[in-house]
Amino acid sequence: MALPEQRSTADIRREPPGVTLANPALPPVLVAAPLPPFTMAALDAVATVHRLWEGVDQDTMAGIRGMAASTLAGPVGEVLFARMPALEIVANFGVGYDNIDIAAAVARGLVVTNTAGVLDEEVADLTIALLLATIRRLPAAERHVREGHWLEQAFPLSPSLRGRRVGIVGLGGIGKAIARRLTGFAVDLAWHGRSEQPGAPWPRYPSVEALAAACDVLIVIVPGGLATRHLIDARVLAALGADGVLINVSRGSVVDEAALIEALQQGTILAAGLDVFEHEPRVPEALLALGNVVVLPHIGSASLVTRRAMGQMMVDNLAAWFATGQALTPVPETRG
Ligand code: NAP
Ligand code: 8YV
Repeated sequence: MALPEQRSTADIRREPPGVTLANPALPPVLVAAPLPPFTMAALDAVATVHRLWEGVDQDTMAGIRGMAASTLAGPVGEVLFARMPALEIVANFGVGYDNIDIAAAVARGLVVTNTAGVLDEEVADLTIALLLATIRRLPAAERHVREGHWLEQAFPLSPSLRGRRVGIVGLGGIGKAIARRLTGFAVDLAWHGRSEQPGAPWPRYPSVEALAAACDVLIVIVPGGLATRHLIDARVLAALGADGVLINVSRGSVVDEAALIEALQQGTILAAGLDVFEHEPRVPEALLALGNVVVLPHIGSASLVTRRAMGQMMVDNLAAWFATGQALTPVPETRG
């Protein structure tokens, strides 16, 4: 039996509708999909919470003033907004908000908030772990011990991070936290982004392809959405080259997954470490069949402490909005 803190969102979804200790005086907020129990409890303290997955009638939807969204639910856009004419704010549980149709939100004059800043260090830690796990083949090495093969032979020598040049695509909050860590790893760094980042001491390349050609590790940490769809395509992978390692912790949509599978199969690149997938949680069999890829289930920010901080920031945004008419961390498109 899971402790209350350890209940997954799937556990919560399976539970029968609970007795909600709702205070009708609090602003009505719709939650799109189950969030961690501590976040649901924090929300209950500031809002009258309505759970979409339990069914919410149209009369109630018409009065909803706030919404808690997340990538754990489906995309949020005009179809849902149209049912909530009183909606004022959409608070996202996550820094990336490509799950929200931002143009539709702007058209309706909604404020959209994210959890910028509170997860940078956690996601950067995970990125470094994934990078080392991929290059030094740690999952395979662990299986080697567990399956008793060490008794028969030593684990094969692995590729190395030594002597590599690492390129970061997207030097934002998380990209910078990754770069800070990598300065302690004695590797050369370079990056690509559309605009200059004041104070960034590493060379900036004018395109992803130019960066890939100059590096043998590419770490991708840009926002998802149409603007970055398949930014990492067959040409970029070819430029990265046969000794190249791709690490994707951004969104599955940013990498052309079919092109990546082909590049890994053909030896166009050496290996890939992936925390995100184009159609997650579905991961193509062809990818899973490969020995030169490390796959994780989108866990960049998934520690108890960081998910708690993300949930609290989401709740604080809703509470601040209802108390003062100002959100704490509105996304750039909806900043007044
Ligand atoms: P951020 O601070 O907004 O930084 C994003 C960076 O990407 C910016 O520096 C931006 O700079 C750059 N960028 C945007 N479009 C680009 C493009 N087309 N080409 C090159 N660079 C581009 O965001 P963040 O907090 O670092 O988060 C980045 C993303 O990571 C999120 O949006 C989310 O999708 C993903 N994420 C994943 C996990 C996980 O669990 N795996 C956790 C958190 C976040 P310019 O605008 O100047 O180009
Ligand atoms: C979360 C993320 O897994 O913040 C993001 O953009 O991808 C992750 O931190 C996700 O948002 C949970 O809903």
